[in-house]
Amino acid sequence: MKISRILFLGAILASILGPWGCSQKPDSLSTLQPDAAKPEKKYEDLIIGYAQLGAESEWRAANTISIKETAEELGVELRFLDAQQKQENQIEAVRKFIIQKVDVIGISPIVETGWEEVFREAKAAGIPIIIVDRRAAVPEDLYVSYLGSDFLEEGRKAARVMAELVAGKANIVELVGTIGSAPANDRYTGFREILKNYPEMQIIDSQSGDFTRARGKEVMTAFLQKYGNKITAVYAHNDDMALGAIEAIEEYGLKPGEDIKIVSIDAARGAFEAMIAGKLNVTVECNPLLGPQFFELALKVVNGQPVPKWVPSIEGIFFPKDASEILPTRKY
Ligand code: GZL
Repeated sequence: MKISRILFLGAILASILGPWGCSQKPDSLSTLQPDAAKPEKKYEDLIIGYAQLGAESEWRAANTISIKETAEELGVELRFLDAQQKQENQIEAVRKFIIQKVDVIGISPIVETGWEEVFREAKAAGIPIIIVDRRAAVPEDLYVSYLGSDFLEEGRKAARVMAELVAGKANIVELVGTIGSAPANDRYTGFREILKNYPEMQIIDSQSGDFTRARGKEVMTAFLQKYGNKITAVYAHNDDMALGAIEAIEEYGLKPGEDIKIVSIDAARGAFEAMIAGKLNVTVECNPLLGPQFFELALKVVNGQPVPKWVPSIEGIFFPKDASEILPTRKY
């Protein structure tokens, strides 16, 4: 089945289910019943299980560092498992944390679907789940809070800046993130929402590069072999795939950032370096430094304090003209 159909079905499912499998509002609060008899826990009392999805990108590496370094700083006992991009490994990790009776489980679900059973097991065991980064399409009673970005808005931002960059006229190839993941589904949808207003901006092909540089290069090479210089723009769902596309474009003999405009998402270090080199035109920020907010939420949850059902990340958009000045200030 064509990628675009899978993504389209995923986006339809996500839109029917709503952002988190229900009509979600950032300001709705969830509260575990506080136990007045128990003394309030401190960070050093916490045992946290974290099921990370993998190490596929600069973004993920920065996200993992943020979780681990923050746990260290706060004195939290962190049990961290890397699922190496396999959902079955993440599910197994959650089950391990349930057996270990950790205080809270944090998870960045690699894809949106397939979580209800194991989340129900955690709920039955009385262990709250905080979803971090990527969303899961589950009923909202199965997790206490979601900490992460508005991926739909990231896709809309990418389309708006691209429209300006190409003066409303482009043949676009799209490098899609991991199939079925919330960022891929929503960045796909958000971009198209805005593109509807620009009839002369056409997506001539769309293929998953799985958020990795190597796959991004492979897919872009195939696009260039198929369409050549008919391609005037690239929309990459993350910087790693954009950097792979830049390599492919140069090997093909064209100038990335000039002959082919490139808009990407994450705002990782590599993107700033590419913008300084004139090879990338825009990067839309997606903040991976979620460690402090995650542990703050976990402590509140354990102490029965109300937490928002969604804690959105704060993010900007970055352009080449500012890249040299900003790069030294970037933590990832
Ligand atoms: C987005 C995150 C995505 C990044 C990619 O929050 O899940 O996964 O955009 C990463 O770089 O692989």
